[in-house]
Amino acid sequence: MVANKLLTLVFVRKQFEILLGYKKRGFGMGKWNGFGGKVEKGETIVEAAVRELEEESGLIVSPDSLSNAALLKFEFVGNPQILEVHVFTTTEVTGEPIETSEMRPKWYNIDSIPFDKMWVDDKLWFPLLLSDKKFTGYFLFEGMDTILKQDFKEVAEI
Ligand code: 6U4
Ligand code: NA
Ligand code: NA
Repeated sequence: MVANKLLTLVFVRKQFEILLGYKKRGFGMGKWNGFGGKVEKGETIVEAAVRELEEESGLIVSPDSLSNAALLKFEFVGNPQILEVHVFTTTEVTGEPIETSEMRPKWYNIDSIPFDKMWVDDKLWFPLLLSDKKFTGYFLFEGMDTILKQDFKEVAEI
């Protein structure tokens, strides 16, 4: 048994825009995504989400202002460890996004999201995210760009 690897992912919303960051290094380098990272020992998932958002975008969010949006599980062929990504949305942040060593932030209109430069699963579930639906999902990847199996659905509660 290998424990799941816990990760966070935060999307900051305005009415017609969403904040994405261009990942400059590490896992998912070269893709646009929300802000997030690994949950560290001794912190809760929400604490990690708050910390990673600030580290990567400079934005401050109160834990109470994060809404549970999704729980996504990613498996990679040849790797027994499942990535468990806890996805949050928020509309209430303090500050303005700044470029950091990990991410270059940019507001996108919700009608012009750069899906061809994002993780391939994102275009599948973004419609749910953008309409404030909650959902769970499982994706089996082969390499970084191919989904072999997928299963996701709207749920009442995460
Ligand atoms: P370090 O090693 O500390 O610089 P850290 O920021 O802790 O990294 P990182 O950047 O490796 O963690 O976290 C990966 C990020 O990518 C998390 O926010 C989750 C997200 N992610 C991983 N797979 C994804 C996928 N298939 N679709 C997606 N986001 C994914 O939209
Ligand atoms: Na990260
Ligand atoms: Na980290």
